[in-house]
Amino acid sequence: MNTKRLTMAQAIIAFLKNQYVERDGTEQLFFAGCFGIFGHGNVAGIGQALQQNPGFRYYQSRNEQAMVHTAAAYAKMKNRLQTLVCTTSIGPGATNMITAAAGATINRLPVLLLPGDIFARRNVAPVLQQLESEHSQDVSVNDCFKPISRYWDRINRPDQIITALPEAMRVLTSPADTGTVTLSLPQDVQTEAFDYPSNLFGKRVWHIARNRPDKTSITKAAEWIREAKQPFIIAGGGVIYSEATEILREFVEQTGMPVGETMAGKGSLKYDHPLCVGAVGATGTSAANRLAKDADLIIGIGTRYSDFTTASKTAFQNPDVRFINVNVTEFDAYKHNALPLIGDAQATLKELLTALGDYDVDVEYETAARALHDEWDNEVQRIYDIRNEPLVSQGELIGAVNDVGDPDAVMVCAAGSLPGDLHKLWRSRHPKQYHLEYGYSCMGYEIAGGLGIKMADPEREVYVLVGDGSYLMLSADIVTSIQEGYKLTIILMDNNGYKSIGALSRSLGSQGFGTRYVFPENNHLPDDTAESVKTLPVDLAANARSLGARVIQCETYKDFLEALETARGIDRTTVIYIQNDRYVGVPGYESWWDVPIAEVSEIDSVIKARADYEQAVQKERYFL
Ligand SMILES: Cc1ncc(C[n+]2csc(CCOP(=O)(O)OP(=O)(O)O)c2C)c(N)n1
Ligand SMILES: [Mg+2]
Repeated sequence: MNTKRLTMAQAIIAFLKNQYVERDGTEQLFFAGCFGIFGHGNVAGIGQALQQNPGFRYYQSRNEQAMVHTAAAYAKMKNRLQTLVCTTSIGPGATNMITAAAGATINRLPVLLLPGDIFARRNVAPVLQQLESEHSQDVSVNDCFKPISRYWDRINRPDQIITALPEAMRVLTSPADTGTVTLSLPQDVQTEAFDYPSNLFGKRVWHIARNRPDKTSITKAAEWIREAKQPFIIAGGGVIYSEATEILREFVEQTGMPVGETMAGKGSLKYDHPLCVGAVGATGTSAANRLAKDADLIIGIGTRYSDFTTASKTAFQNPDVRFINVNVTEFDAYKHNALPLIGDAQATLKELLTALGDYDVDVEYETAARALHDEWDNEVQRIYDIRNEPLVSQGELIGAVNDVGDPDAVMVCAAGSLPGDLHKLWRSRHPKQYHLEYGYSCMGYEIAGGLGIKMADPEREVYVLVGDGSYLMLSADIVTSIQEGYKLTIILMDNNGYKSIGALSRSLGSQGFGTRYVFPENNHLPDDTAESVKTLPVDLAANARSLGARVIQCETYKDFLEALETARGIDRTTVIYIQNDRYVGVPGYESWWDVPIAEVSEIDSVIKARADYEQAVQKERYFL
């Protein structure tokens, strides 16, 4: 057997740089490089291996959480056909990745994490940053990655990677199983040499299959559809990852069925398609929510039915509603007692369309859906056209970015009041335009994720929409975007705190307590009932400037439009800073979200809100 003597770390990099994927005959490298922050737990292991493999590009990050967001966003932009590796030291460097690693798994996005780990040799324990246990020497902080990883392994001997790496690849490239893969690499073992079989380092191409569903189930699904009077499609992220948007359009045009979209599925149809009724669920449109409410058949395609999509199980009120779920993942396909079509969205829709023959929904139903689409479009325009003073409203700012921004651009967001507003108001012009991380809705994804998007598709403008809270939490990778020459246009919407949670708190009877960025008064943080507040002397525009970004400060809607134009001509990361109103919000449209309220309280508004809650919760359904 031919062998090559390498350290474990060198062997991992030698393996990773030769992994390819192929779908529909198109082949590409799976790993576009490696992000990392070096510490003693990886600098001489994976760090040294990267040093001697300059072809496998190493990128610095400023925060381990951020770099995993960047990798996940990159993978999302690439429809999961390519991703980035993330290396860290041991201890805090490693655990800093956990938040974003959970986000990647929840969003079903492949990321490969290579955290350093404590010495396998043990004789020098406890090493710096080691969590000790009295009960076992086989425990480290990296065990915290287990529940959030789709595959987790600790490499205690250099030869273990020979079997671990193919497993890691199988999971990363599986449309059904993908998510975070963690290979925990003890610091000493990273540097140990072994005579690896040379074949381990040959080119390997992983075929991404388009699995087809069971034939009998397709026949049955076609029967269910023919029996339905008001079928309604819910398009999830799976439609986009599978590149099924074209076949979905054909499906809709042939059958006349309307389509609502989840956060991950928005953009499955172009916003102006007459049968696209936009966002569905808690942050849904009046059009989609009315159709969902009365539908007797829901066809969920590539959706995991989060509580936002189902409006906490209140969205579907037809007593006879049934579900057909098209999903690569058996787990999701079975949700809501559905008829499961376990398969790739594109392949399954093709087969289902063939099985349906010349089926078409009732003409009245289709006409009603088209009218709802038009009605909703007018509502979006109404909100875009509001000019709020003295501070602008978020709705008009979203409208401005949508109207004036580059139509081929990508818009990215994750947490705060923006996602709900965007889900309703954003007009998606292409399937990759609406990039929302809403599986984990993780504050801090925005800028780091924007970087991953820009790296994945440098030709497109990337608009990062971020609140002041998320910005304060994680904006340091502005530095990386400048270092690597990936321009982002960051729109920083400052409303002095947590507008979203403030509004939620008020709606739950709690007056926005703890959600404003203000000085305490009488040893208490003022809420929204305070007549006057002292705001904090924070200058986020100056902060962005200090990180190297170009900053355009705006006060009015007109300034904002000009700033968007100016930003397009700048080749460096640009922050457009604007303050907006904490209290002017986009309304909800005939929907609900379950956030439980205290059953007993000394505060009248809470008691009242609880009474309303008890009414609303009655609408929650089981689908049995
Ligand atoms: C990491 C993380 N911590 C906490 C939350 C809960 N949370 C959701 S939105 C929000 C406030 C976001 O503030 P900001 O970015 O200013 O947006 P705004 O609500 O003002 O629109 C918080 C704390 C979260 N989603 N993610
Ligand atoms: Mg805010």
